[in-house]
Amino acid sequence: MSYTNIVLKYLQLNHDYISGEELSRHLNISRTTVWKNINMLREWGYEIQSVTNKGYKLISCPDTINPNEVAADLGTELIGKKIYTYTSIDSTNAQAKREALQGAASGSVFLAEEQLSGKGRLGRTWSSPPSTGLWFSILLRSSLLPLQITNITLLTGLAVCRAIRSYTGLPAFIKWPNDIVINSKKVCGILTEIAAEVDRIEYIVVGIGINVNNASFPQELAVKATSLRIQQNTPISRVGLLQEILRTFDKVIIESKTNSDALLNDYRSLCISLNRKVEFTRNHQTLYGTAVDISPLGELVVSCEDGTAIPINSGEVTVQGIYGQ
Ligand code: BT5
Repeated sequence: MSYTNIVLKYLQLNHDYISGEELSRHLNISRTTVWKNINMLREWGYEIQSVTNKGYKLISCPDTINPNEVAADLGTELIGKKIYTYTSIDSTNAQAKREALQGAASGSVFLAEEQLSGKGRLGRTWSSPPSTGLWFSILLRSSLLPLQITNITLLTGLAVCRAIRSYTGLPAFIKWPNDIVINSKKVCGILTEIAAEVDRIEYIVVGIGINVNNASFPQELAVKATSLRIQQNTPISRVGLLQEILRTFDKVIIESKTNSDALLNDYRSLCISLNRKVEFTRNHQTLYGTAVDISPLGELVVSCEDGTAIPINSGEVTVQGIYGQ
């Protein structure tokens, strides 16, 4: 990570003013280097207040994401070699699929400041107002078998959860299979789409929506949605967080080829659905039980009231105690 990003991260973790001297001591760099990097951040569009005898405070982050800033010192192997950005688009998943048909490379990232028809699962909509969140999709071309598609969603959830935790320090958890929640409210949703032939995956598009700097939500979402800014009480750099996610996702994808057991164990430890009462439907019947495990195939294993253990691989599961349910 460059000094500029290190200074930025430190400013974000501090809700109050921090002196140049403290920054220099803590980051082990000279006062001049601190000052130069604060100026660099200002050039990039970060508003940083400086008050005599108090120090620096991050006031706001830039309104637009600069793809060159994202690509700078990214250091990934598979993800983010090409970053496409759009001011406004229907859906980044739809755009990734269009570009996939035109031959876009595996690992390409499609990011929009605003989505006009952001998609959730099962035809639902995803609210994506301008310049507040990270609304992006990653294209993966792969020889994975269709069975492993659930695992891609799980791996993405794990990567995003880890990245939010390391970048902001917030207690993010995964609600199986694809939501990231903080203090029981949804901060991120993931939509995985796949184009496959009978025996071969053509490509996978992983769509990630994260509420980053939203100050508030429309009334219908306010009970269940939250943003990192609301939780952290300070603006968060979307570029910095995006880089952290791309790096973590890159590592997780590589690790999944050799060490999937360790990743599954980490997923279990971050999965807030486990050991909770859940409700789900099967064959048009509502069933109740306790979520007890995540199987190696990525299924949620539910121990039902009659003692049977049922693996669930898709569909709707209501978890008690999350989103006020
Ligand atoms: C999801 O669906 O959570 C998947 C969302 C994926 C969005 C990304 S953004 C980039 C890419 N391009 C797209 O077009 N989509 C992907 P689901 O589990 O079905 O949740 C949808 C439900 O979450 C909605 O019915 C609302 O109740 C709620 N919701 C909508 N917008 C939200 C937001 N910004 N924050 C929190 N909850 C929201």
